[in-house]
Amino acid sequence: MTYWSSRNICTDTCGCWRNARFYVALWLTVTIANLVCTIPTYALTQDELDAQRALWDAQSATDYDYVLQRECFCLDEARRPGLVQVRQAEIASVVDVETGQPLDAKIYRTIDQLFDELQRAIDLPADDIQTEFDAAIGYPTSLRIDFDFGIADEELVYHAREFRTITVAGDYNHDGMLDIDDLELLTNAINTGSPDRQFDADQSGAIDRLDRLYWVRELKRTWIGDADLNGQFDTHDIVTVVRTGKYESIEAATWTQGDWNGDGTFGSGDFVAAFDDGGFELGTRGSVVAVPEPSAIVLSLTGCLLGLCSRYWTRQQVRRKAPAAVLGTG
Ligand SMILES: [Ca+2]
Ligand SMILES: [Ca+2]
Ligand SMILES: [Ca+2]
Ligand SMILES: [Ca+2]
Repeated sequence: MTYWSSRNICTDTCGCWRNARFYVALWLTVTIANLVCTIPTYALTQDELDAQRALWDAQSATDYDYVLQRECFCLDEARRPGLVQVRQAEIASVVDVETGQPLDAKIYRTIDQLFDELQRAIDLPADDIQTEFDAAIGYPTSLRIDFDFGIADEELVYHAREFRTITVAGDYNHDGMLDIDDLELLTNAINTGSPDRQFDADQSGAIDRLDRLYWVRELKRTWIGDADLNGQFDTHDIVTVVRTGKYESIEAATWTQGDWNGDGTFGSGDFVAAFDDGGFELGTRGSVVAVPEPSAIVLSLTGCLLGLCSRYWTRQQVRRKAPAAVLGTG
């Protein structure tokens, strides 16, 4: 007979030995179980993560949309499928896929941040990391990180889908804007005979000056002559290019220096190109309903240009005479 006294002292030798074996076996079982639970069981290795991240990085995707949904024991708002709009590698907005309502962006991640979570899990190390990746793009379509088997409901689980890149036509440096840098890249591509098809802005099959014209008029939606690319062609643009002093010179000129027809210099052909486009003092291209007769624009622009040149010439004359006047010899 085996029994325990009120002070937990075994008073039967054989029974005590059997109990001792039982508790030793129990202790071993618990210990082994604990050991099993604390040994990380990676389904994802560092090499695998590196390979997938390299594939993702090769996409150079900074502007994209995708749907991300978190799985957790948490409020419903935190588990909504969100259309994550990433611009310049930052979350620009998150909206509910089903309702279109804005969601809390702090709950969501960019794809780079999902990779960061996986790297953090490996570094810790987490007890388990389960992942699936898109075979073509390399982004994680599913990740399940159990940081500690001994803690419930602390797992990090995301499901991602419907990735698509956002490309802005004509944004050759991929900064999300159409600006002078893009136009100069296009100009350089034309001048160097680049085979890069992205510069075939008008999809004609050739990369030439017509692509430059297309970029300005159809992609940037502004006028030939809009030297500062602020959307309007006005006297400020003309003053800007005249001040460069490159008119009719052999010096190379950029768009902002008056080379509007793309021949590399600033000359009368650039004003002809601007006259032909017909946007002088008309506001933005999108706001124009009816374009005035070209002759009126030519007259207006020519008058403006002559006026500017006249004032410029007058100022130069005054400056030349000023020293003589001061000396009393004029
Ligand atoms: Ca750009
Ligand atoms: Ca073309
Ligand atoms: Ca302008
Ligand atoms: Ca030119």
